[in-house]
Formats: sequence, structure tokens, C-alpha cells
Amino acid sequence: MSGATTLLGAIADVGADRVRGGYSRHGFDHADAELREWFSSEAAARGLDVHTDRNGNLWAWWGTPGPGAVVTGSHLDSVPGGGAFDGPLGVVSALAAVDTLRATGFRPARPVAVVVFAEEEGGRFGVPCLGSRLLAGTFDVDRARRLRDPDGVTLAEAVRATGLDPAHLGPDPEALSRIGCFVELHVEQGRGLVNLDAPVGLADSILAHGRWRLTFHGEGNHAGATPLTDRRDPMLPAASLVLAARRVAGSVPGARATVGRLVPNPGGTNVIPSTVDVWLDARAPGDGDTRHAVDEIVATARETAEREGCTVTVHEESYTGTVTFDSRLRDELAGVLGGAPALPTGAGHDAGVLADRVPTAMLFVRNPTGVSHAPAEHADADDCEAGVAALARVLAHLAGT
Ligand code: HGY
Ligand code: MN
Ligand code: MN
Ligand code: MN
Repeated sequence: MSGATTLLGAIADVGADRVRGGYSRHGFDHADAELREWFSSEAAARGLDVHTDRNGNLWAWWGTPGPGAVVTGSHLDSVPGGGAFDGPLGVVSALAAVDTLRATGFRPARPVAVVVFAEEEGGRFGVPCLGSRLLAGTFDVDRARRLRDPDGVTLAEAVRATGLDPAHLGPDPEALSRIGCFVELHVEQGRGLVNLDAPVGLADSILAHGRWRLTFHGEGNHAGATPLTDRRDPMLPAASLVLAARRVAGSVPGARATVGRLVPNPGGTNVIPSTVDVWLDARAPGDGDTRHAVDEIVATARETAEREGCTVTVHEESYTGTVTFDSRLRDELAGVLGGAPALPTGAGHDAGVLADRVPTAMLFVRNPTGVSHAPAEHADADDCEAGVAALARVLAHLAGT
């Protein structure tokens, strides 16, 4: 069994319910802490020097932290009902690649670090890649401190509970200056490598993508006692948004729009909701296309809201413009690997956040199902092994001189 498969099995035991897809791991919560403790002990067992940065990202150093470091890693948090590979495969492959290099007697000429970014999925506080955005200084830290999870706990309270000082959250130029380059290995979320019949590939771009929360305001009332003519039911404009998302995205080449979460309040089966919160995830090849699609979708919902005597508030929770990875680094690494296909992805990543701050590349490992953010997400053991071998070669190349 490859190092990655063995470690994935171990992490699955720690986050067993994560593998069953029954439970999501969120940043800074007790469940996430179990996985982070597991990582810290695995890293310490390898003699890596582990520390947590001001934004809750975990760093395991091979060599003294310093400028020009070669950094690899990914995330351990997940989405509700997520799979076992999205995030952990990048983290365990980094540890397994260190094992591989050590076994060959490799000694890095520059520091190497394995990083675990916090709250990559944004499953708790609603902002994806929160740990890497705060590190890179691309997310307003006052706004970040006030972010609330579904239970109303603020990010400031959550990080304080982990022993961090929320006053220290924010841009970390010193940590950023140490990163000479960042390479994230990730299970592919799609079937590009299946179609190319290749076990490993390199990323060339990420769709522009964002997350909007819309709240439809109506009038709570009795499901039985309220005639249809007397209603201001916010569920109707909410439903129109869901259908408009599919219709509009279908008219923009390469666009996708999804409503994965819709929460009526108060949520009784015999109660006309007073408000409905809807989260829209929209993505497209370009910023213009994405913004245009969202404007169209929201306009449809506004029309329905007006017709139904409701109002709507729209809140942009996060937005990442189209990411184009450093083609020089990508082609250099393809050469190191003796040729590896480059392919786009519709999934966001911490590498996408860092890409315009430091030289960044992504390695993808084939996913036979192409499915992600669901238990069917998969990578075969021999492809995991190919991913570790590729990452080890890349790290040796980047840290060898
Ligand atoms: O949503 C995404 O694209 C990523 O999985 N955070
Ligand atoms: Mn994900
Ligand atoms: Mn991921
Ligand atoms: Mn009653």
C-alpha cells in the first residue's frame, strides 16, 4: 500500500465519520481539531517542526523556517457529506512524499514545509479558503472576525477557543515571505484525467467563482388558515432563484450555478416562512461571465419577490476571480515528471488564493468516479502512489538546489 493510502486509512480512522460522508469537518471546531492533532503527531513523528500560525494554519517544517521554502499541503476540513480525499489526499501525500525523499537519503537545500490550511471549504463560516485568504491578506480581517457560524459563534470566539488570539488574525507577510513556491496535490474533482487516461496531471486554471447569500423576507403565517391571496411567501422567490440559477448558467458557456443550501425560517411544515436564506454558488470561465450570470439570476428572484410582496437582501460572501497558474512553473514541473497533462478545474483551492502572491502549482490525482463533495469521491491506491511519487520528484527538484 502506498504511503498515501496507508495514511489515508489512518486519517479515516481519526475522521471515520468524515469518510462515511456523514459528517462534515469545519474549521476551528472540535472535530477538525482531532484531524489537526493527528497531523501534528504524524509530522512530529517525522521530526518536522510543527507550529500554528496566527490564522490557524498548521505548518510542519523540514529544516529551519526561512525564505525560499518549498511548501506543499492542502486542507483537512470538509463539506457536509463530503468524500475522504478532497483535502486529506494532499496532506497525506505531502507526508508520504517526505517519507519517500527521506528514504532515498535526500537532504533539501532549502526549507520544506507541509501546510494544512484552515477552513478551506468555508463550511462553518461561509468563506472558502479563509485560512489562506487571511494569510495572503486578501480578506478583510475585521469582517472575518465578525463572521458567524450557523450557531452564531463568531470566528473571533472560535479561534480564541483554540488558543489563538483573534486580535492577531490577518495578513502574515512574514509567513508569506518564507514561501518560495507552493505545490498543492489534490484529488481531481472531475473526469479530466480519466478521459486522458493519466494518473497525474497539473492544473492550468480555476474558474472564477463566488458565493452569495440571499435573504427573502415575507410574512410568517399559518399554512392552513391563510388564503393564497393573503400571502407574502418568501419561498416562492427563493424557488425562482433555484430555477433561474440553472436556466441562466445554462445560457453562459462553461458557467455553473448551484443552490446547495436553502433555509426557511422558522422551518415548520405547517408554517409559511417569514424569511428564507438561500446560498448561491456561481462559477464561470471569466469574471464578467460570472458577475453577469449572478446579476441575471438575482434579477429574476427580485421580480418574483416583488410580485409576491416580498423583499430580498443580497450579500456577497466571497469571490475569487479566474485563476491562471504560473505556466512557466507548470511546464517546468511537467518536464520534471516526464510529461503530465495540464487541465482546468472548476473547484477552488488554497493554491488558487496563493497563486497571485507566490509561484504556485497544483498536481491532480485521477478520480475514477470524477465525483467530489460526496462519498463517491475516490482515488485508486496505485494512483495515490503515482501522486506521491510525482510530488516527491517535484519537491526534490524544487528543494534540491
Ligand atoms: O468549493 C470549492 O470549489 C472547493 O471545494 N472549496
Ligand atoms: Mn472541496
Ligand atoms: Mn479541496
Ligand atoms: Mn396550530
